[in-house]
Amino acid sequence: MKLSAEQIAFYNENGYLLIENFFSTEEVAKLYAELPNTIEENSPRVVLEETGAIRSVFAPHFVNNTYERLGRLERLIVPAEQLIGSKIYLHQYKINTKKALKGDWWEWHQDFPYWHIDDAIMEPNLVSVMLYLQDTDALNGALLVIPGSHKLGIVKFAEKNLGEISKKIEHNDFYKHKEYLSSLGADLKFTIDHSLLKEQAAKNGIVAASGKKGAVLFFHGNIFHASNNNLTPFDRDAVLITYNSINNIPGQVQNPRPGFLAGKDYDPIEKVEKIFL
Ligand code: 6CS
Ligand code: FE
Repeated sequence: MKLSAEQIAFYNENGYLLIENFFSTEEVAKLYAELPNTIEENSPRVVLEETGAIRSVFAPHFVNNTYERLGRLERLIVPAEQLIGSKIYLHQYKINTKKALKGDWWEWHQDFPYWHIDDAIMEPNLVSVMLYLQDTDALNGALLVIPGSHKLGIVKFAEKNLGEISKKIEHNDFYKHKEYLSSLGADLKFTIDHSLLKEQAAKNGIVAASGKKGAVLFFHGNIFHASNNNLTPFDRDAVLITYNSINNIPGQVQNPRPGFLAGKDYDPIEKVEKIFL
């Protein structure tokens, strides 16, 4: 489904675009029913919270046909290509499960610094698409965004003691591939300088991207965003797919991240019309 000129203008100005009823409740129910089939015990693809709950399931398309087709769905690819302005490939795919009473926060951060520094992607010409598998609001951990903050490029990071972060990770055997956890866990290495955050929030406000199940949120790689932990008894499962321009593929990087974190297939996506055959 093509975005209108107004929708594209809203995205370019604000750095995000929320569209309700993008998927039907039947489609969402079928996707949700497939979720358990994307999880493998002790897989590096599955990141756990310190509470032991699942935080993220990366690369569900590696193991599940339904999610593989969702990642190539024309209804998502067409708008993503409009926002990026070229043919696209899939850079990252995950299901962020923010479980009832256990789902932890995501601190205020930008995504692009991780893809620029960890994956050597040069330009912020990536769009993330977030599909809500449950009704999502500020109470159960909706994404919080600061409109317009995507225009600032990569901003100053908050002061963090990276040694402290890695020590904390070492003591928690809740994830095998510890070396990636400072990019994936609840204690991120690249977060936003607090005085800059305050300035932007005071200027443009903070929007909670609330939406019913089936809603889709498109958001820019540089937008300031965060989400609270989930203190409600209602899960907040969401599918996140990040698409990158085929003209912006990663350069050389010292320790390339594995394919489940940084996609290695740079061919233009071959779209499919339907998720379910
Ligand atoms: O490292 C990454 O690729 C991931 N990290 C964060 C904080 N957000 C983007 C991405 O999922
Ligand atoms: Fe993020």
